[in-house]
Amino acid sequence: MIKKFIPFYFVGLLLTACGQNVEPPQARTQIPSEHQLEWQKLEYYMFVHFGPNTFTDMEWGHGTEDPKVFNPTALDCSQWASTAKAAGMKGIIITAKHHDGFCLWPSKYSTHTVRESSWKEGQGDVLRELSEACREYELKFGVYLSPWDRNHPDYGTPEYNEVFVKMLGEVLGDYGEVFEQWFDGANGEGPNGKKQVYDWEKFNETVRTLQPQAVIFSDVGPGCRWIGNERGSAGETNWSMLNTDGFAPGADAPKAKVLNEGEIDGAKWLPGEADVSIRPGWFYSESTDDKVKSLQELIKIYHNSVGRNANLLLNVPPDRRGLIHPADSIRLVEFGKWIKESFANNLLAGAEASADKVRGKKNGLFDVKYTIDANFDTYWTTNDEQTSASLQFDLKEDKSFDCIVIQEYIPLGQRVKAFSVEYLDGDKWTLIDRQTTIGYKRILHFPTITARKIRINIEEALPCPTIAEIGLYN
Ligand code: FUL
Repeated sequence: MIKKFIPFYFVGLLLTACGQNVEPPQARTQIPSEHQLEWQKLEYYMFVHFGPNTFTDMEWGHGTEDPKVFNPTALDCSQWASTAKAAGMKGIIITAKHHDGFCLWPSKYSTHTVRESSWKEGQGDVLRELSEACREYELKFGVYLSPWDRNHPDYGTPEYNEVFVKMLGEVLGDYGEVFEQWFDGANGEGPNGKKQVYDWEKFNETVRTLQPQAVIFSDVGPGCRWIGNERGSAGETNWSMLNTDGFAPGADAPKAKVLNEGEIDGAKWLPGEADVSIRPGWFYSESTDDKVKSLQELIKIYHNSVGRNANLLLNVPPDRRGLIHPADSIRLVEFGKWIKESFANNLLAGAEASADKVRGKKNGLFDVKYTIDANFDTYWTTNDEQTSASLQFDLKEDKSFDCIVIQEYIPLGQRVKAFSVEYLDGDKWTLIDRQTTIGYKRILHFPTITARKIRINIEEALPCPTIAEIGLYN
């Protein structure tokens, strides 16, 4: 009862003064659902573009290609899965149907599928093989299904929405658990020259019914949003909230900059996903064998996506044999090793931690030590009215570092609006970096510094900050 009449922070102060338990801060209005939180923790997974385009050297097939062109000679989804695993990825999303309409599974609702191809004399099913390989390698399985269909005779008529829903029923019903449904907003003309009016509500409803845990991707969600470019680069400021009223996937999406940065006052929790290909195109082409991104480029992409509060969807297109080409797999193994080694040794473990403000200080429930306990579920926070604070870490001896990772406790919402990092140089606190948002994860990378003490200043939060984890790495 009391909470109804007295501001929450006041109750907090009162309880602190009495040395009793203090309650956690109130969650913000926009918070992740349980599934969005699980999804965010995946951080990084593989995109696979595969289909007739692989064999015709095209990016957008016309839908008139002979299905017989699809004929991988040595398809091995276990090789994709083991490569993804070695790269440190947590799942694989495959183009079950791209704009050309070709279905990588023997759909009952199309005549342009693996069944009509030469592969395995029409007996094959790529979704079956990949979903099984994912289970074997403990990877999540996800599905890209393009509503734009340049082959289907019903495209451009209301019947096509029914066809698409039935296809969704097949891919979501027959292959086990799906962690993400990827909807491409592209809306071009079909074989009869007409465009389709997509029934997004029905599409989303179908996913929710068949795979309630699946996070639905499109430019505007409803589960996660496109980051606004295909370079794998989130905004330096990146809120996991967005206003979607009046917008739709595709041409009616918000401006790229808005998608890139999210919105501080966004009404929906809609975290960003950054997609990018390891090669210049989305589909395999022999002509790009020598254009696979360098390790340095992939590291930059990682910093600009995972390091800026977005998940990374890295496309790796299998070749005409149905295998990931060595040029890509060697790079991915290097990249996986870089990720593993870069964040293996938190120099803050065992540091002496202090903060100028702690919620219910005597009680210790929200102590600053929880930011270095390698447990996302415990966090440091301040009293409700305190919107700035400083955390200090004494490493007990000089150490060299070039990277700091900060994670907000997002189950209570995204709160930090401005923060800075400093180190003690002699007796002078010196700025390393000043930035805006943190979100689920923020990685700052800088030239190597050797110091014993660092300080993280939360300069502004809405309202009190909640910090789950901090890591310092070399
Ligand atoms: C775009 C498509 O048009 C591209 O071909 C690719 O699939 C990319 C991931 O999404 O909208």
